[in-house]
This record gives sequence, C-alpha cells and structure tokens, in this order.
Amino acid sequence: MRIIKYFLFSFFAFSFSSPVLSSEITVNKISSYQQANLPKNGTYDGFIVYFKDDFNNADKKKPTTEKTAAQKISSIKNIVIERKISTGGYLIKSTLKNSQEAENKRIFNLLRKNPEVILVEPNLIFRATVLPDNDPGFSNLWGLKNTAYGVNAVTAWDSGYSGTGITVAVIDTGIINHPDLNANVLPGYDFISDAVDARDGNGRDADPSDEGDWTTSWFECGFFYPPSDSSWHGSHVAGTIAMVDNTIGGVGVAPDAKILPIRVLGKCGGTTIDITEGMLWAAGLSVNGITNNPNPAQIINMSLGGPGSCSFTEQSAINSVIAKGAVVIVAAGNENSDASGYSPSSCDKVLSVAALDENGNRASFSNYGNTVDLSAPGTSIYSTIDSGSTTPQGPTYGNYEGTSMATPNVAGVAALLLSKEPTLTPQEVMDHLISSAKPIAGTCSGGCGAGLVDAGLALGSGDGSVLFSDSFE
Ligand SMILES: [Ca+2]
Ligand SMILES: [Ca+2]
Ligand SMILES: [Ca+2]
Repeated sequence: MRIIKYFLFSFFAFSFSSPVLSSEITVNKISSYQQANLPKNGTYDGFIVYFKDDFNNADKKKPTTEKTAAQKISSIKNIVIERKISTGGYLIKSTLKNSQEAENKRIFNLLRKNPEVILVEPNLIFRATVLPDNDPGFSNLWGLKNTAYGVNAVTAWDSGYSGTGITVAVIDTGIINHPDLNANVLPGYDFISDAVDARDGNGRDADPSDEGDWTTSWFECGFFYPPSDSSWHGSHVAGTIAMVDNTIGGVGVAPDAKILPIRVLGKCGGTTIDITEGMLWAAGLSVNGITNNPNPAQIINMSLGGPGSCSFTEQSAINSVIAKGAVVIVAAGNENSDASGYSPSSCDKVLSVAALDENGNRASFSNYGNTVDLSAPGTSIYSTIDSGSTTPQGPTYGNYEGTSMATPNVAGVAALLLSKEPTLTPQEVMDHLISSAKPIAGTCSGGCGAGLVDAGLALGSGDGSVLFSDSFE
C-alpha cells in the first residue's frame, strides 16, 4: 500500500503587511491618563513625568528643559531627572537605592500634586512574551488566534509557553533550507529506501532534505495519479508547528519547539516500513543499521495516510513510540468520508485530526467520524515552502489546505502544553487536548471529535491532572 500526503493546493500567496499603529494624545486628554494607584513595587522603574507647560500651547510658555523641569520639582527630596524622553516627558527616579514601596508612593504622590505636573506614570517593566508581532505574515495566520475559529496559541504565548524544550518529529517529505525554519530544525533522517522515489541517488541516509516530489505523468508512480509540482509538504507542516519568531514571514503555533524532520515520502508517496521505522527512530528507539536519534521527539506529526484499516505494523510502531513517550498526531484524511476507513487515522491510541475552515465548519474535504478525536484549522494555512516547481529554488510561503495542515496545528498545541507540563504522558497529553477542546463554531456532519483544539484552554487545565478522559478502557 502506498501512503500519500493529505493536503490540497489552494492558492499560493506572498503576503507581507506591516502593522499600522497610530494614536494621538491630545493636550486636554493627557490628564485623564493619571492613575490613582501605583502598581506593585518591582513592576516599574522610576516615573515618567509630563509638565503642564509642554501641553499648554495657548499660554505660549516655553517648553521645559531639564533645568526648568528640575526647578519645578525641586521641592521633592531624593529624586533625580535621568533624561528627557522622546514622548516629551522626563524619566525621574529615586536617588535611594532599592527604593521601598512607601518611598515610591511618596514620590508618586508629590509629583501628582505638583502644580507644574500634568501626568505621572510608572515606567512599567514589560516581560518578554513570545507574541510575534514582528513576523509580518502574522495577520495571515488566522488559525493561531484567540477567536471562535483559531487554536488560540496567542494565549499560551502570553502566559509564557512557546514550545521550549519540546521536539516534534515531522514524518513527511523532508525539509527545505528556509530562513523561517532553519533555527528550529534538528538533524533528522531520510528513511526513503527507494533511490528513485527519493531523488537523492541513494537509499536511507542522514540528509532529510526534500529533493522535490514533482511528477510529470499520470502513471509515473505505477498507479493512476495526477502529475503535480513539488509540494514541499513537510516544510509547510513543519512551519505550522514551529516557524521562527523573527521579523520575516509567519510564526508557528509553538515557535520555540524544535522540528525533527523524518523524510519518508518521496515522489510516489511512502511505504509502511519506511514510515514506521521513521517513527521508531524519531522517538529514540533503535532501527537496524542506523545510529540512534540523539534528540527523541515527544510528539510525532503524521500528515499522511492511505486507505484501509490500521495494519499490525503500524499499530505496533504506534504502541512502541507511545510507550517510549511520544504522542502520535495524525491526519484524518481528505476523502470527505468516515476516517475509520483510513490509516493511520483509524489506528488505536493516535490523536486523529479533522480540518475546519475559516468559519468553523468541517472543511469540505475533511474525513470525519468516530475515530476523529479533534479538529483544527485546515484551510488557507500560511506556511513555509520552496518556490521551485521541481527542485528547490529558494524559500517562500504559501497557503495550503488539508487535514495535513490541521494536524500540525494540534501538534503545535501539544508542544505548547508539554512545554508547560513536560512530565505528561502521551495519553495525558491526548486527554488534556480532548477534554479542553471547545465546541466548533460551525457544523460538522459526521463528527469532528471533541471539537476545536484550544491552546489557552489546554494550558489552563495543564496542571498535571486529567480533568476527565474520553477513554472507557
Ligand atoms: Ca536517500
Ligand atoms: Ca536524502
Ligand atoms: Ca517568522
């Protein structure tokens, strides 16, 4: 049996937009920003003070200088003007080292009451969050957002969890050289046994580079299948999980997770043996003739499948990697039929993922049914690909759809959860994701499992305890 990638092309798009932020603070309104109380000590570093003269043009008074500012507040002891800041205020600090709360409060209140001062604000300290507002493609990533349709990765990032320390194996077509991926890509392996399928001139090897999976004729692979350009499928999947949080392109669901690329799908798909041995190696188990993987994955993403029920070989490999500590997340399939007729979506102990569209409905192509555990966005998913129609030509981005694209959304959320609760077992990860899923906003005839995976909710319940399980075993 040949196993194929579960994705469909929609359209390719380059999309770069910059955030537009603009706010004018009018003269009359500045005093309305005055707050009555100071935040907790340690959450700010000095005060930003604005003087009336700088906001009172009618009086035609001269703007303050550091000298006149110092004069205006000279009655307040133990403070110093550090510098004028570009918004027109002054940074003022206590001269006492480790100034205590009462002292800060005294300074704050005296500044507030000073007739020359129009506004005092604490100079707040912002902690780093992973919120990727520098990635210009962020606006394209509808599936990451905290909406009725997205997986709500942003809430997990805001609470400080971004996949750090977690490795996700992407069992797929390999990986491309891409500046929005490279920093998160670990050394993987190429498990494609067939040199012709692999297009790299040999059998299994340590280089999982995607050589391109284009085909030029209907019978090139020995079965009837439409010719197509190279898909760069594995890199698109990898990007959805962990595109790098930087100033280019998009960002993954878990931008600090690592990707372990396991190449199993060549131009004609992949075989059960190559896929299952790739899984075993990914999880850190031994495979004959190959040095063990030094970076075992806690999550295995398989955006692939084929018709038929789960085979013994597949189920054995799945059981082994789960026992080793890897959760297995698989695509439900793109046949608009019951997922129980396809594998690995019908295998036991895997998390099987259906695709939703931008309105929260089951995507028209997505499989469904009792073997589906969860759903996730799977249409117009923006991620990393190559621009080449055959061999790699250079990095770009594209929008794909498929249960292949929904699956890495769940894998990414699993990485967020594990970065918060690294001791969860694969079954506990599955239980958390399932029990915390939110109802889908649209409709899903046939059944989309527990609903839409939600990172915020999953991490909210991610305290190591299982809320409840869908398992009746
Ligand atoms: Ca090879
Ligand atoms: Ca290779
Ligand atoms: Ca990026």
